[in-house]
Amino acid sequence: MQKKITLSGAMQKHSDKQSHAVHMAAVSQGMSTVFERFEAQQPQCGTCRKGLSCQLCSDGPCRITAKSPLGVCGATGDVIVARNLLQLAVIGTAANNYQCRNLAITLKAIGEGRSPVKLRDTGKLQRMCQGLGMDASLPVNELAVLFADFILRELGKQVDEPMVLMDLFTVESRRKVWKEQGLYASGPAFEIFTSLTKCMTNVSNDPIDLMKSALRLGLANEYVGLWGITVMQDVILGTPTLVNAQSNVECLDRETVNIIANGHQPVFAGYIMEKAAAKKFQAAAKKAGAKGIKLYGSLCEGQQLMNVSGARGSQEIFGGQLGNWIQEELFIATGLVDVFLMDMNCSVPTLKEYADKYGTRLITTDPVVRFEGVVPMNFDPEKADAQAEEILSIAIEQFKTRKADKKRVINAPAKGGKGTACIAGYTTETVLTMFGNNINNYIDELKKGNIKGAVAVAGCTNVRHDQGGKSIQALTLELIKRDIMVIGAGCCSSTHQNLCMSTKDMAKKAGRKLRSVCEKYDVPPIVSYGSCTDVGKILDTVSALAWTLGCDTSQLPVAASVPEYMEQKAIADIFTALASGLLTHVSPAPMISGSPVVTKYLTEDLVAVTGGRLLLEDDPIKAADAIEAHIMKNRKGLGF
Ligand code: XCC
Repeated sequence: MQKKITLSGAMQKHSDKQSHAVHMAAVSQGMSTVFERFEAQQPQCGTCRKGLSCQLCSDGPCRITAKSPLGVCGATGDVIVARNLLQLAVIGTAANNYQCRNLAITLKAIGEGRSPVKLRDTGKLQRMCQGLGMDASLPVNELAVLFADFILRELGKQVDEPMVLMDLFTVESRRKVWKEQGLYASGPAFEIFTSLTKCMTNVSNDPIDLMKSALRLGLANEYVGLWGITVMQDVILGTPTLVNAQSNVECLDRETVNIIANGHQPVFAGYIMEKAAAKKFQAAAKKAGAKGIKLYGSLCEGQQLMNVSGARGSQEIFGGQLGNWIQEELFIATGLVDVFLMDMNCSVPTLKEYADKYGTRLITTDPVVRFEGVVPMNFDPEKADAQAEEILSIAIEQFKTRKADKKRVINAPAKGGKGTACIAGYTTETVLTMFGNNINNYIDELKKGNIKGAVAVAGCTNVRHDQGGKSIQALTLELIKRDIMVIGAGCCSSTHQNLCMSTKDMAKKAGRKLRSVCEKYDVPPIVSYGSCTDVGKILDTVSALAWTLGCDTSQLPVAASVPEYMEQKAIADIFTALASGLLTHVSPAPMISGSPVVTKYLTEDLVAVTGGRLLLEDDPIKAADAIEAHIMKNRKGLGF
């Protein structure tokens, strides 16, 4: 039986006041959020927490203890831990490459003239095609088809033959390491098949071999999946430009028709924004008694919509970025949401209960997202027009119901329609522009020590260890204080935005030297690259630095941090970072503590394999100490 849901004070708080207020209201109305459910799950199983349980075969479940050190089949705790972790990496790699495949299918439909969606950055498409050795002078529509076919081929490659993108877009020293260590990966289909087969009962009985498969997955995650996502999204949606925007639940406006786009695949929502601006829909919204129509971002998808909202001229329609995944139920609990679209993770199962209580219409727009009782409308690039129109019409009807319903529960935040100010739209291109279009300006500041180093603070938020954004906040502040620039992505960026940390004003909280750079180049100390899938772009920037400096990525004064790790795409990304030779801080620790072999391999021995290392540290200050020490060591190595 489910334990009674209670409120237990300090642990159950969002790190920002606005969310906390809606959270308290929802709980008082009988709803639960991730905080209460986390509490209800305590105590959690200590053996499982260490990764020492296996449920693969009918002789299980087996739990490894001092009394029973082997599973029924004979598997050791080390094998079980490694196999469990590899399965997470497989899921994450599959999900990122799934999204990449969807984009390739859409790009191909656009190129073949089968979709009304337009290409917004054809220059990028031409440059990428040229980089791949294609004839970039061909018409862009033909290039779109060629590029999409190339990606689809890479995704589905069945032979153990290196990925073309990994071959072309990495520094030579990296490729040498991967070749020497048996990590020179093939495409995602090949790596996923192989890894999943190794996870089967009694196949790979070597924990290190299983971890090497995870590192190969990390490369397949990046050199088709994330790379493909970031490039094709820029080509279709437009490359981000700097934009002043707003974030958090307070963005929600009582007086407008409100649509939320939640997930990771922003192409359809981008098209809906475009349609919403049309006179026909604006007039229909006004006739229904609304001031207009607004589409809000949620989670990573919102980050991307916000990043392109300036360049697309959709600031009127884009209502703001509402926040991170632990807030998503709260968006609906405001009672102000007419339609909630879901196209990927993270769409939590309880959304249906929230939607029913607070009068929201849920629509799933990708075949992988399913809820009992929710009618799906799978995005089809060929039917984009009709589908977008249908969603807008549903939203307007839903608004009418909202206005007419006198008994409706509204937990509207105090300053409706006005969120926390933030700057968005950073990417390799915009950062370069900030530094006078010359990467050497950035490198000079790095050499002088005005920028001591850079850390990608990316990934989810999480409620374990009283996190809920607090670790992201504490680590980020600690890093910038030490003159280390922070690049945010994913729900970490939402947390930064909600806590007023994505502003130029934050330079005042940075160390003296970093502050001088921020003021000189008019750049904030914390920049957001967008979605968790934009980890691909961060690696792009890292590779560009290594290229320019003529060193390996593992030698750079940089690191990665996932301060509030939550799900499987993060695990795949962690292996991408480790394979790229980066110190990778993760908290809470993945479930590996039951295996001394796996723990030692990832936290110590890996330095001799890829140059990367997993840093497990729950205290953000101690994590900053270790990251700074690593950066200082690498600075010394480069003679900075
Ligand atoms: Fe989900 Fe991306 Fe994680 Fe946020 S960062 S909790 S995956 S939404 Ni991707």
